[in-house]
Amino acid sequence: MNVHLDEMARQVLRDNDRGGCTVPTKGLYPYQWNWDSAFAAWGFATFNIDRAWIELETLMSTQWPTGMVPHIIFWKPDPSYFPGPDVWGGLYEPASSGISQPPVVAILARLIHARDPEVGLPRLRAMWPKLLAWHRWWRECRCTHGVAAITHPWESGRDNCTDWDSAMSRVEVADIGEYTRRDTGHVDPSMRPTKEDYDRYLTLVQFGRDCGWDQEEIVNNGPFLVADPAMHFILIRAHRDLAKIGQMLGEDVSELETWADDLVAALPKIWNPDLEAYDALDLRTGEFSGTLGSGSFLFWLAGIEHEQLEKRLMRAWDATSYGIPSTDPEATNFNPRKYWRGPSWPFLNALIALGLRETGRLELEARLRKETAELIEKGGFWEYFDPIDATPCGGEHFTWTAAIWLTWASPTANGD
Ligand code: 2M8
Repeated sequence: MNVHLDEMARQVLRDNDRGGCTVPTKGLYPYQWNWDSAFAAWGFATFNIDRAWIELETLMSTQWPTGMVPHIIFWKPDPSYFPGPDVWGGLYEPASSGISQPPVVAILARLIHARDPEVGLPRLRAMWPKLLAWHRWWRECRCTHGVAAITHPWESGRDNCTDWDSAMSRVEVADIGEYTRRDTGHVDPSMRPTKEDYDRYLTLVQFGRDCGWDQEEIVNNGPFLVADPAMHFILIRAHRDLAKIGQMLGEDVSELETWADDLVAALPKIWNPDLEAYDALDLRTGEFSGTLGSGSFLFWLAGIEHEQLEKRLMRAWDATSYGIPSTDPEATNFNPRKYWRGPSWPFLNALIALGLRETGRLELEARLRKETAELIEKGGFWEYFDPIDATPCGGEHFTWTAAIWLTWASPTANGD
């Protein structure tokens, strides 16, 4: 059964391969997405190491001169997705969106390198200046308030999670005209974000496009600037992993170490004592979101220890049966099937598990792996799942779910 699933997972990656880059799934997401691609590369590394590096190289080749690596790259126009290249008005070729996504490339590139150092070393050497420039962009354009911030919910990758609710409710919808969504034609609309969410997503895109993606203007005057705990933890970890890569290459990594240390020192700013957790902080109003999202679970990945937080997180996890819920089941706005407002996401479970394993929490890691594997064994390679009854949700034949099956969840995988 599992050997069969391994082969099916490889087939998902092959089917979603568009030659040098992989789409998350056909129809719903027909382009290259930033962090999906990094997970795809990790998956390819289990059976085709060269193809794994090509995936990362293709992604990094789309870097803007500013250092930003876009969150969607529109290699070939496809009417099945909205908003497309015209709406975004990205500044460079290939056409792309104007925001980024969590920089997991350095984290996963290190794991891919470890699988075959001889092949990996020259590839990493060539990629190093680009990775460093991207990490510098995060430091200069998103850590202006000391904490890691996002300027659009899509930048977090956890699009409509409850973390952004209060900040989004303050975004005044601009004159964005009529538009037709495509996502709700591919999957059950009740699982997707609402029209009110989309009106605001498009308002934020319009602001960025109208100012020519001027980062100073977006950060100082844009309608949305929120500190994101998940981004904060991912950046700490990614800066440190890139520093390790740099050391291996004989580069000066002192800047990267300072960037990571500064983020660790800034952690008290996003600690919400009422929630007993790290929380999203609206940098315009100074208000916390007040709901626990899956972002806090990434603190292990950043190597942070916090007994009180750990107890709080275990309460949320224990309330479900299949992996980490994207919103606390005790929250009034928890919804087990609606996109980022409750469901369990296998790829995020895999990232959380990396932290659990490395901090020596082997039993928890085994539990998370077992629960995630059950989701895939019961339902297949879906985008995400109901964490209470394992119902498959969102898109099918999904790249990152197949990738983490091969690297971590399958009994034949070893998690590195
Ligand atoms: C989802 O986001 C896109 C926008 O970027 C969408 O809903 O149209 C998110 O789950 C995001 O994290 C993911 O990278 C993307 C593709 O899988 O889909």
